Amino acid sequence: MNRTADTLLALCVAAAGASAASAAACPLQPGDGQHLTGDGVTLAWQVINRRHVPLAEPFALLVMLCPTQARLVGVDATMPAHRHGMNYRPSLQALGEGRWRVQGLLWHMAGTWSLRLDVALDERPQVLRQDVVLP
Ligand SMILES: [Cu+2]
Repeated sequence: MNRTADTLLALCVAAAGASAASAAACPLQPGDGQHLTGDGVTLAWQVINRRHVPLAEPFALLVMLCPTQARLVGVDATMPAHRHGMNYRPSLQALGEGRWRVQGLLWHMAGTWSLRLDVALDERPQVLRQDVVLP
């Protein structure tokens, strides 16, 4: 699934089986973007202080998780067609209430990036991915 950077703002990756109860406790709003099905966790992310992921400049993400006890344990990005990743390792900061700040991302070339978000719910790990086209 490819998306243009124009749709980056508040794209969501969602997981299946999210109960009505966990949805009610979720900080995500309908306007946060598209939700996909997964496995009990809903995730939305957006670029902080920018409308899009920039080319060859550092950027940060705000990640929102539902249910809020889910943890963000890793973020990475690769260009599968080129068989390389980023030259930087981002850092994660818990902001509370299911919100996380991810700093130190840098996508150094245009093309399709695969954003990988590693999440744990009740110590059960899962991987959510979002393809993003950087024009
Ligand atoms: Cu590349």
